[in-house]
Amino acid sequence: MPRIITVAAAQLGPIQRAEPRAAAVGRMVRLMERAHARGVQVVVFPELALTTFFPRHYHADRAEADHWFETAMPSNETAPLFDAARRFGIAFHLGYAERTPEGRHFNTAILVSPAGEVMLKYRKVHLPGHAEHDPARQVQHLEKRYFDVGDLGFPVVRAPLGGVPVNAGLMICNDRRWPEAWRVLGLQSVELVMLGYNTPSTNQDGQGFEAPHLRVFHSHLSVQAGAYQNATYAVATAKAGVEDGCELFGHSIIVNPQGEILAQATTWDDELITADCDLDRCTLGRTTIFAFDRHRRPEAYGRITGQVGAVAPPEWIAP
Ligand code: CDV
Repeated sequence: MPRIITVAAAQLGPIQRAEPRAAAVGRMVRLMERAHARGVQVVVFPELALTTFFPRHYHADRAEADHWFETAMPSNETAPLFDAARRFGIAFHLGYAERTPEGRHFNTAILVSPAGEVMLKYRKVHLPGHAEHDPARQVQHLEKRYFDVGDLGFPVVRAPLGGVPVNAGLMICNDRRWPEAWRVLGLQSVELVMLGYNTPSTNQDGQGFEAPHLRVFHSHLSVQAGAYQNATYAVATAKAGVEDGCELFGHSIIVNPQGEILAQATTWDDELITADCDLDRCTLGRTTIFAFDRHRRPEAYGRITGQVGAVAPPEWIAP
């Protein structure tokens, strides 16, 4: 039986600091309605989809940031999303800030079934930015201040999506730039990677020039390479537009296992892009050029898990 599902990236335009969760959820429900009209079975929303990208705002007292976090999922404010999933028979991916009962804080994503069950949860591993206020930056990026490093690895689950079993995996934003994250998912036979992102159009570090078009290029390059090298579909969904005065570049994409872009967002607004994914198209790559069981050489990869920073190579000395 063919395994073909229709997936959507539900890009969100900006969510300003004062915008309540209920308004963001209302926008997401409207995207779900549009997804239903287009026969979509899985909708992927962005990273931290319920609020503005709050790590750009500094709170001297970390506890003051707690109001950005969810302590229950669903909550009163997010319940309409779960209701819409039930009503339309659509699974969805949601990124949000999670505060656990023990008081830990994570940048989290979940995959929710049409019945409202959480089928898969991931907590962001690669946290970019810094932990202290940086006066040299115009815009802060305080993920290292507000979030703990994810403790769930890079998980994959075989779950029914659109009535067929699919090996689904999750990562979040900056993870897409790390081949290690993709490969850990690939080693679990992932067929559909879902990820959300909030990426500014300019590099705020100010340590050299990275043209805005290269920011989009690097994002697409990472997702396309990750999908190709691990023979998987990927849905990468952005928050886009000018949020709290900071421009996010959008350009959400859906990519096939050949690394080709099947659909791409063209606005900085709430926008739904869709693609049909024949999951059996993952087989070619994983049985030929990326047949991991035949071609991988882990004995040569020790440095990947054995060290963090790069070391200097030995110097060549003329004989
Ligand atoms: N939210 C993110 O993880 N953003 C990073 C930015 C800071 C570069 C990203 O990799 O897109």
